[in-house]
Amino acid sequence: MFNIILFGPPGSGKGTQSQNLISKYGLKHLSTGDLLRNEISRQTPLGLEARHFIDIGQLVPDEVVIGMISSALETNPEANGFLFDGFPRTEAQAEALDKLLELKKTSIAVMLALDVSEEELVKRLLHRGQSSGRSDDTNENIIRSRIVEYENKTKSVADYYARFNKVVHIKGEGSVDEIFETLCHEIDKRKV
Ligand code: B4P
Repeated sequence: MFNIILFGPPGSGKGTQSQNLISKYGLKHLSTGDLLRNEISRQTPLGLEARHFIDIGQLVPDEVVIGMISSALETNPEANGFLFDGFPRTEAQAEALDKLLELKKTSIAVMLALDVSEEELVKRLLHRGQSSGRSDDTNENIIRSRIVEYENKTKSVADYYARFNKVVHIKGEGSVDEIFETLCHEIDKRKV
């Protein structure tokens, strides 16, 4: 099993690159953002709770997202590996993920961290907000709050994996194809 974390601030290209990576490597895509939006659109109790946090640019509580990932891992026993997109976003989530993977006798092979400047992030997200219908992409103040959440709670998750020598930083500015090529190069170096 080969498991990857695609990491980076909101708007860094995680969702965009995930689509290309899962088709090339046959991995199961687990995006907590997509899972939460699915709960919101079905108006489940979990979705109603998550919506409140997403709409103000805050992270959803750890126990909610850890529970979602745990059941997603259980419902995909046949997967060759997972691509985690937007998860883990806190150290508590990272520790929980390690434990869940250990139960499956596997672990994270690499964290690929996309580096993008704040001004570029805001520009991309406002642009996506014109067509995505995502309420968290339309207001610049909310976008900036998401970036502050990232700086305060998420950025240090890379230090957690750096302790195990598993982090690779990648320039997330440039064309989608160029960035994809760099990501593949790093994966291929590690994949047997
Ligand atoms: P996510 O769905 O993960 O959303 P995101 O980080 O904003 O987007 P992503 O990074 O995937 O977007 P992409 O760059 O691909 O999270 C949404 C919310 O859910 C969070 O704010 C939080 O509240 C909650 N949440 C999710 N996971 C959670 C967790 N684990 N714990 C707690 N809360 C959680 O795309 C952005 C735009 O850039 C697109 O328009 C794209 O076309 C464009 N783009 C991409 N690459 C580009 C490039 N190279 N050049 C130019 N534009 C590019």
